[in-house]
Amino acid sequence: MPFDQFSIIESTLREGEQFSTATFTTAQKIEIAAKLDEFGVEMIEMTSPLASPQSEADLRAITRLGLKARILTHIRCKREDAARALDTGVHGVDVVIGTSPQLMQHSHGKSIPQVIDAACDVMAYIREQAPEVILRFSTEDSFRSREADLLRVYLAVADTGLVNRLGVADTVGVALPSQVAALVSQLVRLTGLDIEFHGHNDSGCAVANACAALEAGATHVDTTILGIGERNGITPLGGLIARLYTLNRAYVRKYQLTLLPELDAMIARMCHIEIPFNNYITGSSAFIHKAGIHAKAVLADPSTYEALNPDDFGVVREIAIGHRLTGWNAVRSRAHTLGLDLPDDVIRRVTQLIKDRADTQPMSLVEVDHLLYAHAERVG
Ligand code: HCA
Ligand code: CU
Repeated sequence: MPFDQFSIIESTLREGEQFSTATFTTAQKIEIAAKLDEFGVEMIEMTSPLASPQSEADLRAITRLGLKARILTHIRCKREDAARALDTGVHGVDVVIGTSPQLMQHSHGKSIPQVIDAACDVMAYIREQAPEVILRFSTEDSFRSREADLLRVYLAVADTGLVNRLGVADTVGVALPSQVAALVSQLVRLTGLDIEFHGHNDSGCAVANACAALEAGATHVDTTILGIGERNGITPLGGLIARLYTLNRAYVRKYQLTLLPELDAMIARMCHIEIPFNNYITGSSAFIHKAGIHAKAVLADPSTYEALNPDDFGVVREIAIGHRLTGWNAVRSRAHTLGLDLPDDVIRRVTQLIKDRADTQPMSLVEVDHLLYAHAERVG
């Protein structure tokens, strides 16, 4: 099964740094890398050492931490970049070059034969300098590239026998899962190499596309915490985990899932943003059940309306009670939680009172509790 053997390339420290409000200090980068390592991601991708002196120093520092995760850096398809990357002692180098007509014209100005020459030259240079380094070659904007161009480039690079992995990138977030599956399976079939998928979320398919890539035989998926990155970012770590967990919990057993809330909260704090209310697993409403019918079933067996068990992620389920859609099972459960033993007719009366009052304005849990205590006194 393809899902049994995938690895996460966590790019919060590269793609994530390209998010509008992300400027991580050295201490913060170390905190992020250490937490991701504890979570269990296999690889951590960091900004190119050419970006700035601090980026280079931080890459060196994190490579030297001795984490279990392999540290990769991300560079353009140039010998100069490769030399600077290798000098840091990094474990892996991710090389990228644009192949879409848009990027060939406005980014590097190279034709496809020139892209192939540059790619093969840099790969040969890196292998010569560092035979052990983990080497990946990726095209940028793969899904707006001409298929014939893409295949020429990938096959030429694969033929060198020098790279460990090929990457495909949905740089502007336009690919459909079916397109991702088609390209990935074609590359698996033609090259037999490991395949990495990097997907932006501009049109909401980043998680679905990552899953489609894995189903088609990809071995690596890029993520960032909360999905931060250029524009509205890429496949979120938590989203990928939720997606795979609901297929089969065993696929994500290798990760410390209870660290997800901390990871998301950490990045929200560092980037001065809120965790979105509807975020996978850690959003404020991710495990709130509201309608009476839902509450009744969830109280009997949470799996009725939960594909994910909040306990596995260290978060708590909540039954919302003080609203017009409430039901008496939820009210009775709340009474039990408060240690109140009220007869069913009283519970039903309190439920009706809540519905009447909450029809104009929702009631807080404290107000619901007051109502229950007041009725308990009367009964008592
Ligand atoms: C970038 C573009 C990139 C690269 C992805 C990759 C993209 O910011 O350099 O190297 O796999 O989305 O194409 O993030
Ligand atoms: Cu990207």
